[in-house]
Amino acid sequence: EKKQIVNYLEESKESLDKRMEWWRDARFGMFIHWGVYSIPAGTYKGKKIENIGEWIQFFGKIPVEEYEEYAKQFNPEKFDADAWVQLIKEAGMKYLVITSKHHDGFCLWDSEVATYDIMDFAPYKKDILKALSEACKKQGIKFGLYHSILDWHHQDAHYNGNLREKGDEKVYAERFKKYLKEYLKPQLKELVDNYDPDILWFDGEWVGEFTHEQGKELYQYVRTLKPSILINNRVDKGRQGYQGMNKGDKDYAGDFGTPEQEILKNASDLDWESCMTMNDTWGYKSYDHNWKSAKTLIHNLIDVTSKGGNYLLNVGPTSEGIIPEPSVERLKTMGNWLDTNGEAIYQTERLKNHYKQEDIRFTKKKNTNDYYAISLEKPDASLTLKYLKPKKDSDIYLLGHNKALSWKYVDGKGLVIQIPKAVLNTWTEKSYAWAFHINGTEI
Ligand code: H79
Repeated sequence: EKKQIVNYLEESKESLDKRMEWWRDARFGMFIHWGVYSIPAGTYKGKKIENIGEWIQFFGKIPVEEYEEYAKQFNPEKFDADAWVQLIKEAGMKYLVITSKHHDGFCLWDSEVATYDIMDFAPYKKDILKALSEACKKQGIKFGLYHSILDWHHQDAHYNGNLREKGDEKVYAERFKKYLKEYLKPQLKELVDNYDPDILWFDGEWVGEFTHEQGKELYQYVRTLKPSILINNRVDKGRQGYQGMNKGDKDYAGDFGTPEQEILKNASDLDWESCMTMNDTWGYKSYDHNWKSAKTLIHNLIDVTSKGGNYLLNVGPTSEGIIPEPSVERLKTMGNWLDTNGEAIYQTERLKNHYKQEDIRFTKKKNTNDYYAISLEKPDASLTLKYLKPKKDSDIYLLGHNKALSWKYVDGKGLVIQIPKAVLNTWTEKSYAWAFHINGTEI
């Protein structure tokens, strides 16, 4: 019997909505950049190498054979998959995306087509992806894989930047084709078959050898392996730099846009996810202490949500397998805020007309008339909202407080909510943001 061939590049809105549902509801996930670069941790030959830590091979101009010596030492004995996933849950995150392979080419699982992996090359000899995928299944966290299309280690994936010798572009293109067919695609099949990922998060698609045609083909290939999987837009060539959304000139493959280290300027109807670091590196750097405050991180999550996006927040574990304490502390603070205010974040959608008013961000519980006005700063005793009109005689609550607040609606001015002094006085530096629940309509 012939297998039916489905063109996954032409999908109905209904099918896409169904496939994206869990991800849209989730809003908040953890990115994990972990690999061999956590050993040099930003320092090469006694010199601090500038820029992001997982790029040390490139920016430090480290020869491949020398970088391999780090791989031979990769032995994260303190790695505890269950504890990491426990932390994800405590942070209020709903999914995880971890680097199965970053640009350096080192693989965190036992790849059949590679020897440059955790089993064959490193002393650790335990399958990191297996442990994490199982911990995620067990604890109800969705599991995603970041897989780099460019590869500084593979002889045929020949964009090696300043590590590469100049040569014939046509020869490189042919070799890259071979790499896609004989290495990258078999790896993706291994990953989907063995770890059942919910997301494939590609990167490094910007190398010259990789084409739009190959991107579409790769998307089709991965969806054929697992039709329900979600794939970011870096599977193809549409991304417009760090802003992350696709150009409008072609039908680019990919399910969501990927702003990097920034948040979209405005709300969007398209699916998107901002990936961001807590300090200034993705992969661990021992001397990067430039941590964003918990307040900034919480405000980012709220801002992203109000604009209809997801927030993929990064941690860079050490070579021992420890998530740095400043990250843990911030994640727990975020989880704590979400325990009270998650109602205004999860399963919400953006408002049709306005995502904000000054220091206030709006969200709406999907398929309901429940709106949330989230104040990023301490409000005044009287809070005026221009764009929400409550249902007659309905109650307005501040999440975490169980007393209804008095309000009136003034035509031409808006909704005026009174916040009693006793309530206002409970605002502290560690409130971070207050969410008001309003049942009504949007203006
Ligand atoms: O995985 C993280 C980063 O390692 C990866 N994406 C996130 C999620 C990434 N960051 N930046 N880039 C990929 C592209 C970097 C491009 C540049 Fe360059 C590096 C610009 C300047 C240095 C190489 C050399 C490309 C242009 C010149």
